[in-house]
Amino acid sequence: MSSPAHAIYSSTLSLSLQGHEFQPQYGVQLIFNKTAQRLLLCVAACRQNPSCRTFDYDSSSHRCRLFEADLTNGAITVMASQTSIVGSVILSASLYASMYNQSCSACQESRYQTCSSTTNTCQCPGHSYWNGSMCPLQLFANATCSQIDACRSDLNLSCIINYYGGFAQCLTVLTTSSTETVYAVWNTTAGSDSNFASNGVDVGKYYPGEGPGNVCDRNTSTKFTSFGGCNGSLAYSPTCPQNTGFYLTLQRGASVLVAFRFATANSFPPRDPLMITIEGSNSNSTELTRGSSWTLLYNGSCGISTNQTRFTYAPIQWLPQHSALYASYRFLVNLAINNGTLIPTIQYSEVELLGY
Ligand SMILES: [Ca+2]
Repeated sequence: MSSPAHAIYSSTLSLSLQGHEFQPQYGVQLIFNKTAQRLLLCVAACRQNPSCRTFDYDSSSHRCRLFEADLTNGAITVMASQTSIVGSVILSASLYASMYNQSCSACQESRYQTCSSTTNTCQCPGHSYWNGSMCPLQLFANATCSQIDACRSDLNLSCIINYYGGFAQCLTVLTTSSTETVYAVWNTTAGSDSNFASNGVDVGKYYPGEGPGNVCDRNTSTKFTSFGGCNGSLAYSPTCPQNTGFYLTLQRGASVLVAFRFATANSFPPRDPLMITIEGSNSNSTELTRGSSWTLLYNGSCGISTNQTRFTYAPIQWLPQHSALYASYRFLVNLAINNGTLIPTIQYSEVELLGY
């Protein structure tokens, strides 16, 4: 077992009874897996590694494992063998109170806080956050969260706010910037086959330069503009651009869509979408054109309000149920916000898919 160069950090440990091992929730939380001749050497390895919150040691195999996990995202499990034992670093608010936000001399050689090079003050170490009294571990996808920085930011997770204005769940944006291929459709309703829209100014077209690739490019100054059944400049109607939308297959693979938000584009608010459907599918690319390949997941408001400010995101909308994994999602707008006024197109700048 190698010996870290830095000093041994002070900590208090709690040991389980013999016959237990630690089971982290995520494999990435295993940060060290080597052999140690004695339990005390495994204990020392944990003390010397500030990321270690839990370890287990098997005196038969001499396996020493360190985990960046605690009982909030892992479990002590009973083993048939009596040779394994689990140790946990005991944490309490008093360990943190004297150093948080103090100058770095307060946390020198402390395992509980690190010196921030930007503020030169003691802050929570990586993968943890300040909750007002301690530095608990940041949470993984789909965990319930209670403040903005409570989720693993290195995994692009954010604590998303729910309907009621409270923080709710660690989620990520499911699309990967601009690498997804987004297909534009028109004259399409939930459950029906997709009719592909193409570039142009006429029935079944999307405005040149304002195609479906603009929907998930994370840029509210680029938009998707659909004519649907309208023929461009000749005749506006209250309804002709309805039943337009898009579908895409996630580059990251099948994922659970939990919530979404639309963003407005530049031009007239009556052209904003109002009511939408969202469907999910795991069919392959050729089958995706069939309406029967899609499962309806959402039928309701897109979240945009009347005369919403241009280029801004609407409040996040949550799907009523969200547990199924789908590789592809289809969004269709079946009502614009126009309220009877004549419009030539439906337009929006972004649709952000949030999930895990
Ligand atoms: Ca855009």
